[in-house]
Amino acid sequence: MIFRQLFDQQSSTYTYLLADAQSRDALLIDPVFEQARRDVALVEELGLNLRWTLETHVHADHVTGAWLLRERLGSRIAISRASGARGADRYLEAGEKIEAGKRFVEVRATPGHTAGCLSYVLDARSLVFTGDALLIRGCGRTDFQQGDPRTLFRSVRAELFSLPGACLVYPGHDYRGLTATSIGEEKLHNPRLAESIGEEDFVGYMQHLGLAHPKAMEQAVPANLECGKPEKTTSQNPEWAPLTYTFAGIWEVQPTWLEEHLREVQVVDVREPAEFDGPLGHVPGARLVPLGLLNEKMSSLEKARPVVTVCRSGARSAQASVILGAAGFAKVANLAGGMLRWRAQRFPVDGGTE
Ligand SMILES: N[C@@H](CCC(=O)N[C@@H](CS)C(=O)NCC(=O)O)C(=O)O
Ligand SMILES: [Fe+2]
Repeated sequence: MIFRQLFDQQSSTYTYLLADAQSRDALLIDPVFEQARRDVALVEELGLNLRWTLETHVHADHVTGAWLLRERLGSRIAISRASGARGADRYLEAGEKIEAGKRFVEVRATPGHTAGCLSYVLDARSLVFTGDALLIRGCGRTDFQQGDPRTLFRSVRAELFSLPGACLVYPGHDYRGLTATSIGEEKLHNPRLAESIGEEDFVGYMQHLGLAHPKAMEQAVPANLECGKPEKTTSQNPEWAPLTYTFAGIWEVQPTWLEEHLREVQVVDVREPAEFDGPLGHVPGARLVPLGLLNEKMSSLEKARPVVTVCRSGARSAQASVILGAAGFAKVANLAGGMLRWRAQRFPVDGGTE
């Protein structure tokens, strides 16, 4: 099985990618709107077919990426029937199975943080994705979206603490940087829900959390009730070239495109002078600006014209593209594969040896 835990720093949200290594069919639990581009890149780089995005609940602190991913990858959207959301492809109830190749997750209803919260248990009961029903040494708040501490207490005890003690728990958030826990560990050490704690103690605890509402709540809840459909559908991809976005966060352009558009862009070669004039040669018309001098010399580049950065293999130039992007160059891309790929594909070179 392929399993990745992804993190959104802005909202401290975890997104989980699960895939059957043989069929390459994949599920993505709780994607985040702003991370859709990252998630598409990962799914494509790993050669996966994203079948479903699964929501654990209608989130109050971030907008889901489900709608964007359906547009870009053709995945379908699943969320609980009790969530009240519109626009999904499947409305889940307890006991259903969602399949990805030979693997599946089983749906458990774990309301209490919201009325429609679900947890997803992996086939062999080795992992459970609890959303905000059970967090690491904590749990989701119960003071909005039909939250109810008694309901949450009973959900956790009946639906989650009945799983094997060794079952790993992957939560919807962690605000301290912790990544996972286990059922056994939470039964012993959860300060709100450990087995030694009674329902009345829990209710008292939850009624006095005194938390401010999530900053994004007013925007997030209505958007999530529409499965993350944006108000305006604008293309998020740059339009000056057919760029691809890598999981590492780099915009790349292929050599074929560059060769056909050499006159329209500024090609910036960030290698050292000896390499620029060395055996690999350089792209015709390229300007030499070694990476170490980029900050000093970038004012000589035009911001309005696209910049393509180049180096030997594409690594240093990827860094250069990030530096230029951060300095306000809106149209920047890295030449995928650098001079090595450019030469391997027999594009014209100035200087260099055969
Ligand atoms: N400061 C955060 C608050 C996030 C928040 O309230 N998160 C909910 C989950 S949607 C929660 O239950 N938090 C539990 C806790 O903070 O103990 C924000 O503004 O987004
Ligand atoms: Fe939540």
